[in-house]
Amino acid sequence: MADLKDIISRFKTEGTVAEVTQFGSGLINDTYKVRTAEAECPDYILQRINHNIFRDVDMLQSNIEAVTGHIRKKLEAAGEGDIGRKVLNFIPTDSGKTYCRVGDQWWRMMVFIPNARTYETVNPKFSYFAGKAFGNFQSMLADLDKPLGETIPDFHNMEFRLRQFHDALGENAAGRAGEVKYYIDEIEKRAEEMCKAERLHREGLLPKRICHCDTKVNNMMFDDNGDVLCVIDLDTVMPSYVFSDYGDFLRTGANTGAEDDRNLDNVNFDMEIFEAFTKGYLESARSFLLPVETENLPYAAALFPYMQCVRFLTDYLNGDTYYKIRYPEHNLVRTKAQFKLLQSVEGHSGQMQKYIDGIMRP
Ligand code: GN1
Ligand code: MG
Repeated sequence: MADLKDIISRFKTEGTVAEVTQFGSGLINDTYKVRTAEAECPDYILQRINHNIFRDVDMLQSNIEAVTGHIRKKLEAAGEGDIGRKVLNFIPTDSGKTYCRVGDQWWRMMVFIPNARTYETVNPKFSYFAGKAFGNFQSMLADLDKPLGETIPDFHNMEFRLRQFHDALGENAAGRAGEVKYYIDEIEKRAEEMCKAERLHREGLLPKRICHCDTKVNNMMFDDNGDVLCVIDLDTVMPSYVFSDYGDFLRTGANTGAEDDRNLDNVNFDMEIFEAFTKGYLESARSFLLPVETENLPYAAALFPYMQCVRFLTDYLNGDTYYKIRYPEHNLVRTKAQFKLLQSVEGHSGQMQKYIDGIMRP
């Protein structure tokens, strides 16, 4: 591990480093909190970018700079106060870049947002605010004129994820394919239906917009009142279908259990959270959404547990090369929990459709 203090010294931070501690629960990057000794200096977040996954760090940071710069301008124009807590603020290095390379590792720093926290679970009131926040995020970025790159090509392309799954099955690198036959069959049964978004896009009916693409509930900062301050973890901000942000929030926020719950009885789709989030999301996004987008929101709610189930099982078949795991069968446990969630979502599809129709009716 590189010397963290040496890395921090390359960025134009204020104050002296008092303490560096591990921070957060992300599955991809390594994150640290840097506490400074002086009360008047901010604390910071230091992050090692997972370069195996984000191959083009230049593109990654240039996307993030474009997005945060655009949002900052909008907030200023709207006369918002407390902007330092409403959009991430990256610290430049001496050469003016927002990242630096040390050996074969890539690092960046941002100001730590004080008096704010993330949650692994949310109540309906917080979900409503979260829905509004993600709808707002998409709508603020709707007029960003700088084209963004795909930091992970085909990130939420279901056809691509299924190809990776089939490759993993064919290779059977970890010799695990035999034990997961039930899940393989369940995935195959739904494959065609789940690739609907790609078909609609090819037919020219479904646009790509700038989305966050990792709207896990813990990627949002709330203040003490439950108001959303800002959306964090911007690595995957890129053009995608609005389904990405809508579906991935519900996958985490409306799950009554954990993403990797061993007890499947804990895992169900919470309709109260669904309703609150959908109400908030449609309030801030309905002005730009097309009918094909709103009509397919229940599909989006199913697509993301399905996609995550496919991605976790693919990683299990490959011998756990992508996600951080805490024990050998962790990716299988995650697969099972996501599949249980999918079944619960499927059981609610009629009810979801009715609720959305009710809101959209003039
Ligand atoms: C990863 O970085 P983190 O933990 O917020 C993953 C998401 C998955 C999620 C599953 C770049 O997100 O796509 O949905 O884990 N991010 C990447 O928990 O693959
Ligand atoms: Mg995260």
